[in-house]
Formats: sequence, C-alpha cells, structure tokens
Amino acid sequence: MDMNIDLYPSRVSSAASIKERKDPIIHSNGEGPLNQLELQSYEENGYLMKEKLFTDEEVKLMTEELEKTMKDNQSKDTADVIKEPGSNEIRSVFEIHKDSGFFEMLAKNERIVKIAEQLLGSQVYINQSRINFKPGFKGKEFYWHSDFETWHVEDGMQHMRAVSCSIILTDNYEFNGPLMLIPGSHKWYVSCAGATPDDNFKSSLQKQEAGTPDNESLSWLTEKAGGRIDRATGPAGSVLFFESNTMHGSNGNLSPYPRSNVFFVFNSIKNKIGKPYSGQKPRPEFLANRDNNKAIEAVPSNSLVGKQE
Ligand code: AKG
Repeated sequence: MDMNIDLYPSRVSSAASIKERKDPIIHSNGEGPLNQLELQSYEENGYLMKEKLFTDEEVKLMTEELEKTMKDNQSKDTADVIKEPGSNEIRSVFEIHKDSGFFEMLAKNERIVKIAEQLLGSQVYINQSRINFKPGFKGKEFYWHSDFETWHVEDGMQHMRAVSCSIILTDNYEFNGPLMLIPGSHKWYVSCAGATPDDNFKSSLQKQEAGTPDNESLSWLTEKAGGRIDRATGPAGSVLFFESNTMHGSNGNLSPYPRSNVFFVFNSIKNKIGKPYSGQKPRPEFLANRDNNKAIEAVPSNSLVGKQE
C-alpha cells in the first residue's frame, strides 16, 4: 500500500471527529501462547492482562535494575530522561531496551515477544521503550490519549499494527495511579482537533496537549463501553498488553507507594514507520526507532534469571 495514504488523519481541523478503525485488531491466524479466550478478550476490549507472567525472583531483579536506572539517570540532563513538570523527580526514561544489559534482555524475552508476534502476525521490533516511574505523592497524571494517534501523526506509523507491553514493576493498586483504559475504544479512531506545534515532544512528554481527545469523544467512547472504565491493577510481574489505539490515561499518584511500569512498544516489521503525516520533521530516534528496527530474535524464557547466576 502507498505509504503516503493517510488512513487516519488527525489534527487537521478545528473540530474533532470519530471514525471507524480500518485495520484488523489481531493480525495472525491464532498460533502462539495466547488461547482463544484470551485472543477474544483482547479483540473485544483492546487489552489483556497476564497476571504474574514473571516470577517473584524475576521481579526482584527487575526492581533492583529499576532502582539502578533511577539512580543512574537522576542527575542526567538529556532529552531521553523526562522530569515531572515543576520538580526534579524522574517521570520517564526512554530507550531502556538499548541498555546493553538487563532491560535489553527483558525486551527480547520470549514470554512477551511471542505474544506480540501472535497478536501482530509477523516478526516484531521495538519502536519505543520507556520506564514510567510515577513516584509516591509526586507522580503526575497522563491525560487520555491513543498512542497510535501520536505515532501516526508525529512518527508516520501507517497502520494500527503495534502493541504496547507494560510490565508492572511495583504493585499497581487503585490508589497509586494505575493505567485506566476504555474497553472497546480501539475500534474507533478519534481524529483530534487542532494542529501539532513544532518540536511538540519537548513539552508533550511532560504533559500532552496536542493529540488529546475532546470531552465529547471521550464521553461517547465511554458510553459505547457501557459506562465502563477499566484499570490495570495487579501484582508486580503482571503484564498488560494493550492495542496501539486503545484510549488510556492515568491519574496522579497521591499515595505513598511508587507505581513503576516498563513499556515496550512492539511494532510489526511490516509496519515500519515512514514520514510523519503532520509533514513535520521526524521525532528523535529515542522516541521512534527508524535506524534500530531489525526483527527481534527472542531469547529463552529463563534467560533473565540464568544471566544473573
Ligand atoms: C504513556 O506513556 O503513553 C502512557 O500512557 C503511560 C501512562 C502511565 O504510565 O500511567
């Protein structure tokens, strides 16, 4: 298909609108670790939580690595380390799958890669990765958005053929700002009002404004979901897979308990990104991999613990 065809225009008008999704939700014939019920649930809701996909022993390693990453990045002033608005607390660290160490191995672990391949019906690569820290008391919200809307407009991702894999590194409760999702929202595309400012990412990673849906569209999506908003709570080691166009967001963390999740965004190698549909210059590699987009060779499931022994 012509890479220039814009199947999902957004930020092109002063009014928002809602269109039907044009891509399949599950791109494979079903071969892989997920069973039929799990596939149906992902297809229907736009997300799937796998409880305790990683063991307590692996979670312990993840937590140690998380703390190391936090410390290493605390005094860094680089574009890929995002601070909370108005404080020096770390909000996100990007590109963690290129750390030549633990997170690189985690990103290739077959427990998650095989699921991504099953959902996307092809080999996959990582288009973006990050840890979102959301520290106790200070972690701020992420406003409602569809990731695909940004990846399409700002990065030139043509099709909805990507899945985010969020590994829960600290227990996610109702009260420490877990991810919230609108079930079924992935079947609709909210074409957002307004335009994209130049170098939008410099502010949007702290607080997104361009590409956020209007209240009416959000109310419509929630109504379609029978008034339901779901939240991805669960113990550390659980993994949420959510479709690229699922509407999601999260509240600030007013509790004393940090809420840290690592995100790997798997994209199909058949859906590599092109020119941004906004007509603007591409965002940096740390947000959208153009050079590092070779298909992942999955590593055995037990390689995390084995590597440390
Ligand atoms: C994002 O980084 O796009 C998110 O939506 C993350 C929200 C969160 O970490 O609560």
